[in-house]
Amino acid sequence: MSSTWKSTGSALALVAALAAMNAAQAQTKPATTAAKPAASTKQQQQQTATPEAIFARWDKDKNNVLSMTEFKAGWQEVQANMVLRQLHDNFVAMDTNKSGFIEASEYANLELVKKAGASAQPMSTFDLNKDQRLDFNEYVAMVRSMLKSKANG
Ligand SMILES: [Ca+2]
Ligand SMILES: [Ca+2]
Repeated sequence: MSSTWKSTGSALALVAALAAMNAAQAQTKPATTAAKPAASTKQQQQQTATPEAIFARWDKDKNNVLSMTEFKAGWQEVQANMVLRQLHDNFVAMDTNKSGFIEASEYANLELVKKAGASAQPMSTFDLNKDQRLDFNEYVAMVRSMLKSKANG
């Protein structure tokens, strides 16, 4: 019988039929995953960034309308993700010994540090857990801090 229900429309019909049959247990939503397999997990939703999935994610109050506030928040999220990805690419590129951390020698090679020259803050400023190296989170905080001080100066 499953081969009969290939198209989304038919699947929805099946869902409706099942829902009617299982009306008593309807609150368990037995057919939600059958109707939209791509939306079965949040991870999949992020991988398959369909317009529908993105809209649904941005539409926080689920009224099927994207308000300016929701759009801005979603857009900022996208930009923040892009920046993070870029930072991560840089982090991996600067981690020349592939240790997963930026050590002091690698820190000295960072573009931001080179540009700041003598006014660059020592790595220890950003080494929050004091393990003599920067993990990605510490690196991100460092870049943010340096860009901020550059903008102010
Ligand atoms: Ca390293
Ligand atoms: Ca550290």
